[in-house]
Amino acid sequence: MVEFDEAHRAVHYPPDRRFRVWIRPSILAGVAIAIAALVAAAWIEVAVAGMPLIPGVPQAYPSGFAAPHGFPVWVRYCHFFNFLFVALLVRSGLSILMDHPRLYFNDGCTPNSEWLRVTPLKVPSDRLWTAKDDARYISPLAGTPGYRHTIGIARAWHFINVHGFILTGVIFIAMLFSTEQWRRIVPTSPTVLLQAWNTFVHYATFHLPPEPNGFYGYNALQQLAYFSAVFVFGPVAIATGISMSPAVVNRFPWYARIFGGRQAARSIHFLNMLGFVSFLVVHVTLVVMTGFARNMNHIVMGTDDLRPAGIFWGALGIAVVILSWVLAHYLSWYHPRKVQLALKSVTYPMQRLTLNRLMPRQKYSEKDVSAYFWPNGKMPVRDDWKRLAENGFHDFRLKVGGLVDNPLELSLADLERIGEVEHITMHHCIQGWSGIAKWGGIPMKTLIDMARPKPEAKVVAFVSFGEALYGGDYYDTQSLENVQKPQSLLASKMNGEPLPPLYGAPLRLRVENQLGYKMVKWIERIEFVASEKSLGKGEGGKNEDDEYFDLLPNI
Ligand SMILES: Nc1nc2c(c(=O)[nH]1)N[C@H]1C(S)=C(S)[C@@H](COP(=O)(O)O)O[C@H]1N2
Ligand SMILES: [Mo]
Repeated sequence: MVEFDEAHRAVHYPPDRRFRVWIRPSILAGVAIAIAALVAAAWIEVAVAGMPLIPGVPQAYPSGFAAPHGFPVWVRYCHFFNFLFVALLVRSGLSILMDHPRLYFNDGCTPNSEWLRVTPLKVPSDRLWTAKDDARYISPLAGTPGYRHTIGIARAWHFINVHGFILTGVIFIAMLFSTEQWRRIVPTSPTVLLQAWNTFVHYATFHLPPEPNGFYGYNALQQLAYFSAVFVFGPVAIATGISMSPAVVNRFPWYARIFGGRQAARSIHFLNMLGFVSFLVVHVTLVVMTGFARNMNHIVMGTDDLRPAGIFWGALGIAVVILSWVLAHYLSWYHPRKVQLALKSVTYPMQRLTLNRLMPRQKYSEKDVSAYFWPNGKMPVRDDWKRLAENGFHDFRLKVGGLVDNPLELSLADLERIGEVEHITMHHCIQGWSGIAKWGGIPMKTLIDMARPKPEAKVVAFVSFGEALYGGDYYDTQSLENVQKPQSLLASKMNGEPLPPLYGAPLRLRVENQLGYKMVKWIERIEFVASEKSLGKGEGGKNEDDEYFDLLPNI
């Protein structure tokens, strides 16, 4: 159970729980004008040319009602499971969003350049403001698990459910095309667009178009909407979701550029969700307005009649979905470790097979370097670190020990002599922000070769001078295999300068195929161990121990 002691309360349930949404006025105005223009065009058309005619048999189907009809059992089950998984994806997604409640179209996430803010606060410029400070509270009625800074568990729900969501989608699309059912939702003639416009003109001028019986066919606008739900919203969510993976984007930087950059992809991921939820609202409204009992029998029972069974079993289905939210809430707060381990059992083997094999290969140029780089973590307060900082870390000695044949003690000058390299890379924080910087230091592979790990050493632990969120030394681990991948650095320079205190002086880790919390700042010592189980609470790092983050965050 998450203990709600004072420290947790301060993080999860802060006094400032205001919910505010701010949208860049130019964007708001643009969207409002676009919608108003469409509606105005509809009214003008009706005034000038009269209401467009829509025949009783849907024009969307060239062969009329002879096309495939009805709702086979797989359609009905996929419809239910899709609802179940998407609802949990949206709810956990909202909790994830609130951990960095700003959306941008630039990869540096420059404060005040966001187009959407779900926080009343602007980034203060007169004091240190970390990304953790910036996280916002969301009611558990809306988010899973809700409250503030619960992103570890929120991600567990997001990624557990995404497996179900994708599986449902694959089964649905496979069945769609192995039967004739695809003809119901895939437009096959460009005239569908014109017909959809005619239908829109009806709605926009507050008329209900003649309603075909959905058991046999949809009107053209409905066909386009269902087509989008399956073939646009789903794939866009998956494609933009993948573009937020550090393992993918740092191996294939072009992939994020397809969407206009990593933050644009994050924005599109959110807008796509909004689009889907808007569809859902209209969909449900029309299902209720155009013959509720009959429509419910279609999708729940697979029959075309007016009996109450569809409404009854449909309500039960909705109750099951709401129950899943209650259950997710309960598990999140009473058994968070189990939720974390459930995700790990699904994703750890999966990522080892896929994302974790990608080798970072980024080539950003100096002009890509972000003007601003969000800081995170608590600055060290220890006296030994402060004394070292006072004279520029001249007296600092990095201790490399544990299961090695050649323990090391190295000063910053020693490290520089070993030979430094530089990379310009993109940092991905679990919270959602990113930033591009040039990092200089020695490759971890070089250091490891020098230390000569014993055969039983499998894991490298990095211990910080700094405290973790809930107290205790911050530490994190890397598998010996991963930390030797290309572009992994023990960094002592940032953007050509000695590492500034805020960004991790004297040394910090860079492992480019993972999320930011794996990159320990203010490193005091490095220890080789047989397993992460022997350290802390055994989950592989302070965030993994206390915040239920993943051991292997390739996404
Ligand atoms: N010692 C220590 N290292 C840390 C953290 C921390 O809290 N303490 N935060 C991590 C997280 S969550 C991120 S995103 C990066 C942030 O690095 P930056 O401050 O250079 O942006 O540092 C990581 N390293
Ligand atoms: Mo982070």
